[in-house]
Amino acid sequence: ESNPLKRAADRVSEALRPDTGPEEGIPGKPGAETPPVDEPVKPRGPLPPKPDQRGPDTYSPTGQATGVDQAEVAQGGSRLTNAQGTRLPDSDHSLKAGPRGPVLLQDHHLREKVMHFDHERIPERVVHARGAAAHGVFQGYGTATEVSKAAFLAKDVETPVFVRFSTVLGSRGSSDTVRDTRGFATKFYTSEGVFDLVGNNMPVFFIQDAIKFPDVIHAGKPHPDREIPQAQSAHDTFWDFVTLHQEATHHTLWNMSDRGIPRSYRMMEGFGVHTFRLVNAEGTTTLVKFHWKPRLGTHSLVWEEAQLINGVDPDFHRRDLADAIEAGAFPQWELGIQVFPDTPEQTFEGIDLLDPTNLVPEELAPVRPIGLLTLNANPSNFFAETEQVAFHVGHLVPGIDITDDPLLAGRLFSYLDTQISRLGGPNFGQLPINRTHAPVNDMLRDGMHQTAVHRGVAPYRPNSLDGGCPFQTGAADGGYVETPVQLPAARKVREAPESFADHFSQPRRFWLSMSPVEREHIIGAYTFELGKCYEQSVKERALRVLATIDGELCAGVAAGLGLPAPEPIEEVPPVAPSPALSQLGSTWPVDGRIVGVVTDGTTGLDGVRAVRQAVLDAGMVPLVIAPTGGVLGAGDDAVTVQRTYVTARSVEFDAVLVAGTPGPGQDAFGARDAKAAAGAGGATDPRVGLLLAEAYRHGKALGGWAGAEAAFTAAAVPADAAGVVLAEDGPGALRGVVELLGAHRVWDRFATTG
Ligand code: HDE
Repeated sequence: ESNPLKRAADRVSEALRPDTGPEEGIPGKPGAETPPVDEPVKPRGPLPPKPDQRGPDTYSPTGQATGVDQAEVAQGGSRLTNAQGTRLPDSDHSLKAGPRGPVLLQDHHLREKVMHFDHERIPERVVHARGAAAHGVFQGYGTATEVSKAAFLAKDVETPVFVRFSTVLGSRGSSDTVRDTRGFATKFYTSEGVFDLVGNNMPVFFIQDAIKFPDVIHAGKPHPDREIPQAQSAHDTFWDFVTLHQEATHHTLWNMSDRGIPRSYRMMEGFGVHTFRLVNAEGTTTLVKFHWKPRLGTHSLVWEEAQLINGVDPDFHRRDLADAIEAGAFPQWELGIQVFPDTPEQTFEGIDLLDPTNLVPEELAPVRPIGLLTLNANPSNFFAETEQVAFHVGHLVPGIDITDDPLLAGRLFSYLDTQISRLGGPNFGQLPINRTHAPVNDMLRDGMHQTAVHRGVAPYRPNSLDGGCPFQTGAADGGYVETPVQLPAARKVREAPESFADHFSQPRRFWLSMSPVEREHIIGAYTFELGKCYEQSVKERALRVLATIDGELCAGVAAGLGLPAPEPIEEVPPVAPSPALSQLGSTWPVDGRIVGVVTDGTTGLDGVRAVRQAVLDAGMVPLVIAPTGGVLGAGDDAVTVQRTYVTARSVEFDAVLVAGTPGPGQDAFGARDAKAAAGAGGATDPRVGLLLAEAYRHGKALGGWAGAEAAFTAAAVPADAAGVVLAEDGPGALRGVVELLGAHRVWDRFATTG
């Protein structure tokens, strides 16, 4: 009894005696009655701590006693403390030898405060540094259970998600509306572990092999000598790369199309890009491509608008997402899959499914909806959530597997590796935003920033000391088993398959699928970007690439550059257009759209009030624009001004309404002093004129009532132009404008204004 070693030995043999019944469903391990000869077959948790051992009491990261759910609490109490919880009397003055004397090194609070501040920044993501994110929920429709056994896809299962949208090239502080691809990364906290769908808003990628990723990113990032231009592809190295690697042609064309400048994250499609392999409960496999379809439709800015926003509101997309969620206009997407048989060739209608520069037209393989994503909450802390979230294409759950796309293979390595320098070690999975909602028992131990206090003595398998735990799980009980795909006998080579060699028929299909106005925008984008290049040879090579996609495209850009249109590089076999690739030609819900209502601040306030209410009733956001801030009118009928002639700019609005006109002798739309207005014969304030002229040029719906015509005339907007609704009263004008908004823009106007 008094021998401590003997006591410990007794404790161990006591603990090793199986004390729980056989756990159900451990394959190949029937409950054993006879004493184990090797591994225990009945699971039992790790040994309890020895009498001399005790774990830390459970406190939150900054010291709150955690009753139940306090682990997330990062601050407590109302008193300022240092990091050790000691209360402080003063955080504004360093400890000094007299008020005018030297600061003392012994001031721990000063040193701790500055030390922590010095290390507040972590390295930004090497790509996709600029982003915005939101929490939400995914609801399975059950339509995918035929092809995948993933639990979260089953009917009506609700799974919490976190989605981060991003640009690719810019730094963390760069502008939102640059021409670029957008990231669309979704973390599903499923009951079977985390599944990450790390996609983009374009279905194809620049390169076919991950080994070129550092190269394409080096080419797209700012030049290494002066570190310019920021967040742009309009420079020599980008165009040098994408014209020398012609596999980049398709993705580049998408970037130069309206897809490169989305109106909002809420109005973007998302794509998994690679082909994935789904596995159903019977073990049957299917190849699929993932699509996110936005309920509000896929819409874009126009280029001048995007450029203006970069100055006027560089946070445009981030603000839009947060505002919409705050207002209860929760963005939604349907998740869909294109389904292909898993044949040994892994092709569909002649399209190589392993080549990430290919898409499969929806006309050939329709997108089948399998669930609904709703974003319903903004993050409460940007750093802890949006910045620290770590996605990984290798975070898969049973029922979803990968294919041999060589681009995907490289990603499977990169996303783990990059977190080591970005998040400072291998334990990033323990950060609150990255924690799985399924129990974890992983035998991973120690390392930088370890916050778990693991129990037991045997983090290895097999073991007999921790009751054999953790036990392994076969496919029948929810274990993740890689599909035993048959591999062809092969030589080890550094080569791409012959089927990866066609770089032009897919871009040509995209071009042929565009409407005239979309083509015009594409020509404009290439002309702008190549016009920013200095190297003549780069421009000339780019024109040859364009000539190979399409003669009209090349001729348009060549004319803009003042260069001759060259011959194509090769003959492209005929392809059929895919109408689904065009963003035009349908109507969509208008909720969350921003409608500006311009008033001179004095006349027609009843109309302003009525329109404001009608805009809200239609699920949109009214912003009243008046000469100065404050409140218009009085009492219950007062209308608050949201934008003034100084703070409003057309790019913020999807549509603009002009309320009434001044009566004779009155100020016209806020000309700043009455004398000036009278002198100019009641001139429209130039800022209102600019607002209307820009909105008109950008194809936006315009409306007005009670003689608003004067303001349009002053802005050189013909009152009878397409998409200008002049009505008797405000609600009438709004009705017309809402109808136009359903098509996103007044597309006819581009044809007339060029
Ligand atoms: Fe990524 N990518 N990527 N990528 N990617 C990263 O991971 C990488 C690719 C995508 O909001 C990095 O955690 C390689 C395709 C998104 O946090 C890094 C290759 C697609 C995000 C990385 C690709 C993407 C990333 C940087 C070529 C669309 C942002 C920080 C083989 C299907 C995720 C990080 C977020 C981020 C590597 C190509 C999407 C370096 C090597 C194709 C949405 O690991």
